Amino acid sequence: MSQTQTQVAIIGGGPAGLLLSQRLHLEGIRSVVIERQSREHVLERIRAGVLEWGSVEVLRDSGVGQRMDLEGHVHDGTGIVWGGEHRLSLNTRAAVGRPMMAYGQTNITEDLYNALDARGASIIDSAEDVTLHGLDTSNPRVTYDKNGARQELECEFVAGCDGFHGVSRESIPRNVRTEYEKNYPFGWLGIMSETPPLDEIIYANSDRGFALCSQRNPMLSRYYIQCDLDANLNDWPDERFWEELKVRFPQDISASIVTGTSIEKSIAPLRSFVSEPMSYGRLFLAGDAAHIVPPTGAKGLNLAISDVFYLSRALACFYREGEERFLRDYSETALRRVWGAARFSWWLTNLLHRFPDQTTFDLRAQEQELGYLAQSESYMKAVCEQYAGLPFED
Ligand code: RFL
Ligand code: PHB
Repeated sequence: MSQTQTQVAIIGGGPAGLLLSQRLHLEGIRSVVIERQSREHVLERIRAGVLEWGSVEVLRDSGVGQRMDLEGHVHDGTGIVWGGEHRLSLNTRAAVGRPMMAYGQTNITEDLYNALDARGASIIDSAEDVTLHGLDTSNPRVTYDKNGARQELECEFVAGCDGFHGVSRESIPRNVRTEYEKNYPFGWLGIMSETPPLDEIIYANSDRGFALCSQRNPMLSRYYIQCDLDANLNDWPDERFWEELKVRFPQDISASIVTGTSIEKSIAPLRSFVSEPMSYGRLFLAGDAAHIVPPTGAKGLNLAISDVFYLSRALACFYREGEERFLRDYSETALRRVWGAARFSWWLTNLLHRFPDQTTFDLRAQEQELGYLAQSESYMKAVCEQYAGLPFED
């Protein structure tokens, strides 16, 4: 078995793992990223698109904001339409002084890989059978197979950034973890098309279910519709998708949607999940490894970024000053923001979707709440404060 040594072993080369490696490097802390998939696979995954301003600032501060500032679309907030005619705007700039940024997760991941490559960072991809050892000791180890040979990485800390299906969370003994979970009885069918998007990101609550018009750049649009959990992509040729998307929006908005051939189409189930605590011994979880939110509200990637902000600060204080307080408090601090976003995403999902068991009472309550949000300045401010993202704690 071949052996290497580092300070922080980072499991997972998605946005959380790559950003952590970048921030640790800026603090003079060595790390190795171990990723299960090939780099091509990681870069092909199409996911998030909307950044909170706090995330924009963390990315800038991490030295990976240049392309985002050139190509990202800064906007004032998001529209919501319902009942085929009513509309409101979650104008976060007006309500809480913070705009939003449309910039794809694919681009962020690419920017991070470029930054890591430029400094010759250690990233091991296509690693198989990744296993964590000695997490409750001060010298944990990670073993994995690479090109058929067993490898061992000795380290001082392990950062579990390996997403919902990773090994890190499962390496915390079952009796130490508490899991909170909610599954929703529908999914999102999403497409990407090389067509100009609408000016605004707009969510729709319609009789036929939720729909969303989003964007990546001036010639790249992202659209979603609520679908059944057992929906099959083969049943959704582009024509059917566009037709269904358009009937869920008021006529004037549908008329502005430019359709075209899709370049990607996928279905994602919706789930809320939080695992507590987010640390165990020398293992610290960040991002989807510890929590999942439904995409309504666009919080998942933003939470991965705030976890990494807290974790990189905690490790920097430990290595710089021998101060363990932030590491000790990491789980509690991160979880306060996680639960804020988990609650908000759950609330917005309930407000905007059609559920199979909804009664006429439930539908009138949804309508009432949207109407109230449209006319109450104080309610609007509270919602915008959460949509724009709660501030990071000192
Ligand atoms: P990721 O991106 O899943 O990366 C984890 C990485 O770990 C690797 N891995 C392993 N590596 C080594 N050993 C193992 N045993 C491993 N197991 C897994 C994986 O291959 C992968 O590369 O998690 P991370 O870094 O925490 O990032 C989280 C975000 O990807 C996620 O929260 C967002 O994409 C969620 N999300 C959105 N978030 C937003 O903030 N704004 C949005 O607009 C938004 N839209 C979305 C979304 C997620 C969606 N889907 C598909 C669920 C829209 C959709 C449709
Ligand atoms: C996206 O652009 O992919 C997106 C936008 C808003 C959401 C979720 C996803 O709430």
